[in-house]
Amino acid sequence: MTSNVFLLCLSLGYAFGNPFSDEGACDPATRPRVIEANNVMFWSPNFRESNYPPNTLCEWVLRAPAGLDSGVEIRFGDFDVQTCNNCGCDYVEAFDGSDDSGESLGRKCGAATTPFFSFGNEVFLRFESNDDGVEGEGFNAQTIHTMVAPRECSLDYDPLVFTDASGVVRSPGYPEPYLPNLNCRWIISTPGAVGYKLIFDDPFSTENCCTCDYLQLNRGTSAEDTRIGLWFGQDAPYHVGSFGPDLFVNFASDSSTQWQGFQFTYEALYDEAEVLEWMKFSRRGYGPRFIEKH
Ligand SMILES: [Ca+2]
Ligand SMILES: [Ca+2]
Repeated sequence: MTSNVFLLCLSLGYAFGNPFSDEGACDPATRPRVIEANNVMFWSPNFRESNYPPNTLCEWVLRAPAGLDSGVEIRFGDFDVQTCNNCGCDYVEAFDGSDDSGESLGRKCGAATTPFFSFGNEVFLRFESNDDGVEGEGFNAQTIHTMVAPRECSLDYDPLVFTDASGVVRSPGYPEPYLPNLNCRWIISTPGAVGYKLIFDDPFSTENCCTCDYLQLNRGTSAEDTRIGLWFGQDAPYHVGSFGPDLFVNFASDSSTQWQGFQFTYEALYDEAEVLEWMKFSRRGYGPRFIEKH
């Protein structure tokens, strides 16, 4: 009877998402283990019982729902993995994406509890131990769904180039508040286009300070090209016409307050007369988006 009650409690614990459920354990027979839920613990073999064994290979894919700048943080609790030069003996390594073909997010050993942050909604994580007879206590970690800034919002990466005839450009997480310290750069460059029309959604909102958070458009491929405009606060552009084959879009935020940001739909134009018409709209502020709004 007692054992039946115990089993019942155990199964209820599993059913209600016990963070130490078997879902996160290293299972060498299932590689990778895919964990899609939020706040799930996972750990190296024998964690809190003894050292991890030699010659072990564990792999996980930690996945957040696909969507607006959805990301994953891997937060470590305890971490004790054999220390070697360049973590060449036993290690934990994370890769961007769902397998090890993505960019490495870092390899760690020793007592390194710094978290990993994904670029997208998936991280591939590998724990491997060798056969040199030196092991550690291992690690436990938690997968946490979060919002991440896409690469094009870091000056360490190139701008994201849109080549489709139409598309959507928005601040990360829109309409949720954007992150601090962004410098996002996009280039719209549709083959054959002579210009673009842009229609902005509601809301448009940034911190009301032109050197803090702003959206800038330039006719060309960089911030050094002719500036079409710079917008901040609640002063929405509504619609913009841009002449030329390329359009540079720059959104920047500083470390202080964050607002909802912006979103616009662009459409490539192939007729110069149409481009000129849209440029009139953006100068006079009476285009269709403005009329709908007022
Ligand atoms: Ca070892
Ligand atoms: Ca700000």
